[in-house]
Amino acid sequence: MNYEILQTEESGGVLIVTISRPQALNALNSQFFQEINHLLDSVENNKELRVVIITGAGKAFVAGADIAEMVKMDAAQARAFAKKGQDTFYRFERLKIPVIAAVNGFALGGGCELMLACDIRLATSNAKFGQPEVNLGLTPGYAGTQRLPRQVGIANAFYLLLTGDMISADEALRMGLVQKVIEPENLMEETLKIARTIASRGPNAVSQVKRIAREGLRTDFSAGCNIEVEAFGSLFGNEGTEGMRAFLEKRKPQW
Ligand code: CO8
Repeated sequence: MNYEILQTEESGGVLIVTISRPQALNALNSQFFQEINHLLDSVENNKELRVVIITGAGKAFVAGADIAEMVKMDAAQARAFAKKGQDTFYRFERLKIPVIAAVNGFALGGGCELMLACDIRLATSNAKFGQPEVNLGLTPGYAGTQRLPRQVGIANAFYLLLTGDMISADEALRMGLVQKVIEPENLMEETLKIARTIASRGPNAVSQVKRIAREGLRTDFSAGCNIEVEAFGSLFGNEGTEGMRAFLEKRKPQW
């Protein structure tokens, strides 16, 4: 498939995906969902990859779902478009490798929801965040009403969801919506540093941590602890044993 919107670059097990439709501030349209699902298929089948970074071209990360496309929809089409987005973003959570959002500018509506489905979120100091759907007389449709309260607490979530106002990167950091604020010129370098650190760790351990924590959020505490015990044991006799031996023998582990 030839991508019109997505640009990809891979090195050292890190895949950088750039959403590039800057004339519409990278607004998410049907073409985007076709391309990203195709790309996710290939990421799932690529055993060399360790981390995915997702970012935007120009002054926006993603300024939301494409309003020009949505305005023509009837209720059934809108529900189908929302479901497609939800299913797609859920695939990021289910990927075996971590996904880092490198938020380079506006992350609004569907863009904020895309970021919420990523595992780590870094932002430039000039990035802006918000769920402006109510300004348009809409609700979020890509699980923003579900992920936002789980990630920043119900009061912070309501502030964003009910006012539709944009907040700065520093406010997003304070809320825990992003983990780090970086000067724009250093965003990719800093993001790659974090991605390469993760890529250097035990790949099965990294993958299991993501799975256990995500599954744990969907279940109760003791069931989550049981999933952890199971995964912990599965690393013995292979990657975990090698990691511990390498530590004791003062050498680098051979994953
Ligand atoms: N959709 C389509 N086009 C967009 C969008 C968008 N979300 N955002 C910006 N654009 C376009 C503008 O229309 C403009 O196009 P043109 O040059 O042809 O007029 C171009 O991008 C540049 O934008 P601006 O001139 O507005 O740039 P500014 O720097 O002046 O403003 C803003 C930047 C503040 C980001 C402004 O563009 C804005 O407010 N954008 C809309 C943000 C928004 O409301 N996003 C939420 C959309 S709704 C949503 O995401 C719901 C998700 C769930 C969907 C469920 C499916 C049914």
